[in-house]
Amino acid sequence: AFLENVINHDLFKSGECATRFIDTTPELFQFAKRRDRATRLLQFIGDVTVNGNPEMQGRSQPQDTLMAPLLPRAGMELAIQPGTRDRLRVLGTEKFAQWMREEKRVLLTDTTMRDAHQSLFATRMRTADMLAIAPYYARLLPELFSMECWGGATFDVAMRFLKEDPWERLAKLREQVPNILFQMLLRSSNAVGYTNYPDNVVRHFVVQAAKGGIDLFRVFDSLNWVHNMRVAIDAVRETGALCETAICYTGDLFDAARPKYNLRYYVSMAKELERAGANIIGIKDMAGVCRPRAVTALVKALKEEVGLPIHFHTHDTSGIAAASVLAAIEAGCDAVDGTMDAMSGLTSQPNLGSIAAALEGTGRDPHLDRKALFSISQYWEGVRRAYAPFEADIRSGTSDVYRHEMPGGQYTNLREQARAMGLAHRWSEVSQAYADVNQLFGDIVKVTPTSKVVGDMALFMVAHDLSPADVQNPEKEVAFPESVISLFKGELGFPSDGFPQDLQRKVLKGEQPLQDRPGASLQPVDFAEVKRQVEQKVGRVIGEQELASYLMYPKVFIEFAEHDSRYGNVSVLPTPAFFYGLKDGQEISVDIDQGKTLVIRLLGVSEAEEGQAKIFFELNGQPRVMRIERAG
Ligand code: 3PY
Ligand code: ZN
Repeated sequence: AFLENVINHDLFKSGECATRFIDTTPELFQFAKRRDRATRLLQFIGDVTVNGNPEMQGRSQPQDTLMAPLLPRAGMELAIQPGTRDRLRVLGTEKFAQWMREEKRVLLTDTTMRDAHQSLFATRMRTADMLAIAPYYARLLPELFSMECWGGATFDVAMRFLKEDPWERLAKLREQVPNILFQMLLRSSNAVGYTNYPDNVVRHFVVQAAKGGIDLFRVFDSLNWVHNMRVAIDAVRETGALCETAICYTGDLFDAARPKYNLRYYVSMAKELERAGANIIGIKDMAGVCRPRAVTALVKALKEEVGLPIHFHTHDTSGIAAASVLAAIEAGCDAVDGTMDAMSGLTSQPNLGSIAAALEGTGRDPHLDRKALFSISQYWEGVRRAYAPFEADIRSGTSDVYRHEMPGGQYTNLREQARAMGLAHRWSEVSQAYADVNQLFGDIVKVTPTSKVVGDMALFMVAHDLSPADVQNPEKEVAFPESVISLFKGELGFPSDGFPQDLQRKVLKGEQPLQDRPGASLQPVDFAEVKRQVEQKVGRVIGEQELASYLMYPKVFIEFAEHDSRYGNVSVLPTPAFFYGLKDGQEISVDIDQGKTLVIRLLGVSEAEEGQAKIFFELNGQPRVMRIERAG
């Protein structure tokens, strides 16, 4: 191949070949690099085919051969029309927010690429599945308000389980969708992690995300503590991106027995957020407990008392969340979240296509092309099949959500955690314990990461047969989980009325809680020094985005970097090949770069000596044999 490259090179053919020709013509060596990438991918496919993807442990593979998801038949021939992103560029954030308020149509956000799969199949959706449909969004749905496609749990799951770079996902999506706002979920000082980070780390992350293509940051705090949101809000404002600050909705506005979360509570929080610099106020109903009557009152009050557009987000765990969405719209809500038909319902968002249909011909008609919505949804239906092993075994909405108040994004995860601990048959006890823990902790907002702490404690109580009275009893020794100790220390901040003091004393065993927000006492990170250390660990230069990944998740990033150097970029593989490997005779084509496609066929696997398997591939028509170590 090398000689072929030399002979065919224009310079060589032109007769100007000097002795330094090889040194000065590095592209001659590109075949080696290409082969190397192909070999590494074959190695990965071989490992998964022989040993299984570690991610599939304890899960069963879909029985049927998975067909490639069906892309819309029309759309790519269309020119890309200007959308909300172009409008933001022209208007700037303040005028854009004003435009939102003046707009008659309701504005719709599609959460398919973030919250929907986070809530339905443990955030496992891969970049390849998003990228294939992205150009259709740009062409068929330029009227969408935004695409929520990044942040929340997608960041760490991408690296940890999917072995993908979340920044590359963002960049590639951005290339395909230049016209619609990209929205991310940011957990304030917890950024996209589960713990408070130093202020300069939060700022650095926000700058990278804005540079990477995020136009709208939905910022929330897991205890609704505005004081702990300011660093993130200021950072977002400085980038020129839209800052949507969310109030997390919990409890029931009309429950006289829980007066803490009443209209006054939310309105005063929204006013504080407005003063803090928000462009949009989000109502983040992460569990899906905001009933139609409550959202009507809330939206009306917020519209009257706050001069910002309102954006409503909910989950369909109850099975009737669309009623709340329609009530919110009726009450004058400016924007709402939904997700494509095939990704809607259950713990995910309500159905965007059906919401659009319900509003057709009304004054708030979102004017989305319903045929386009349907053709995109059909694609997602095909995509979803490949992730069946990650779905929870729930078939209907459940009114039980009003009792336990678990966020949609946590419900399936906690069930999975319970299963892993051998508590699957005690799920109803776990969900009751979850509600009990909430009361023990002082009726707090439960959303990442506080929801995880409540979940940890609920599992702990069920596993150890502890009652709420046991937990409170000062005479009874309880070895509280680390996350609970951290919560009571104030390492995630504090609820507006503090934690119950008796329990706090018991949990902290004499240790003093923090006096201010955690970021106030966390030392700033020396970026240059950390960068140097990471580069030493991974043996190459890293960029600012990779530094941000490391700062969020040091161990996960290093493991991901190791995986990447061993196997190359596995995000380009089709999803069934990634999770399930290949079957004998199966052929896939993989675009490793623009215009560079590998056609890979598995011919068969045979036993080899010393715990190895021999695997026979055809790569672009050429036979390739590899040896794969058998695991365990
Ligand atoms: C997240 O923080 O990931 C959430 O989805 C919270 O609702
Ligand atoms: Zn959500």
